Amino acid sequence: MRGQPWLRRALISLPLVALLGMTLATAASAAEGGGSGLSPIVPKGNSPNGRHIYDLYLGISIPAILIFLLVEGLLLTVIIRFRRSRQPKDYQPPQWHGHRLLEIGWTAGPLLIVFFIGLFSFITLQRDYTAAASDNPDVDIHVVGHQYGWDYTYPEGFTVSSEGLQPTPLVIPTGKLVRLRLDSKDVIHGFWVPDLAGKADLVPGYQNLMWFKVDRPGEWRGECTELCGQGHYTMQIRVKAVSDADYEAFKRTSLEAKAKAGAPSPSTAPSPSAAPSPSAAPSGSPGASPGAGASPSPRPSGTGYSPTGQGASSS
Ligand SMILES: [Cu+2]
Repeated sequence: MRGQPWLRRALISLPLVALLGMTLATAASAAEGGGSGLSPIVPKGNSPNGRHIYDLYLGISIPAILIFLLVEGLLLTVIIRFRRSRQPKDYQPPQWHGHRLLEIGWTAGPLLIVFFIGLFSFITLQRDYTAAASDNPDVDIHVVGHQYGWDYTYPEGFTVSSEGLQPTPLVIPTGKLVRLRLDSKDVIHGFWVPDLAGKADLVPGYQNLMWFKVDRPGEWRGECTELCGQGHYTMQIRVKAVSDADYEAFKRTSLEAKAKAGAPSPSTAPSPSAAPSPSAAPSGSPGASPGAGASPSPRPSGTGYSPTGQGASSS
């Protein structure tokens, strides 16, 4: 290798090129997902609990990046400045084995860092996921996951069902504490809308709680985040925050639709979405959904894939 300085230079610059590539990929991915609410990298958080996760993420990431740069900088300095070809033959660097102060330092330092990461994470978890979800919510929605879709039952007694790649939105009012009680009919599912809040699992036989409080009208995307079967990828989520007046109108039309249907059927379609109706299959019976069988395509009929799905309906 001694006779090939270009090779050595290439090897030394490899980590820098990799770092640059990772940074660019991260930025591109954040920009791409940023509009749809499906960016898992630094989702901003439009609900206080989501914002606290964002703050925690920055509070951990920024010191971690600084430490990374410090360590890599020192490492590269040592590798380049004290390289073997610059040292006399049979050179031995100073030996530090058993240096008490150094060893205490590099044990206590990382321990403190990990302790503070754990402490801040625990405080955030206690504040946002244990306490607030059990407070008196303004709106209390029962969310039931099944293979492959969601049923949202509102306090007024109507249910909105969502299945397929063009999901029917979970409509919520702005400025109100919305609690979600999460249940599952079959296997474990995960409810995650990155731009609103952290994720929570839907576990059969055990009720989990989560909540949103969204200040402004808008629409955000999410997905089931537990690999729950062949049609897992079709378990898309849309959350639509609307003004008080629009929320009242939504409730009225949903109740009217339920009354028209005659029976308390869980497949009452709400008005605000209703675009290419996600598969008319009755929700509820896990056997009726795609998957389980040998069919290679679990895609519900009539729904073309659209990563954002926002062009479908905007009323
Ligand atoms: Cu699922």
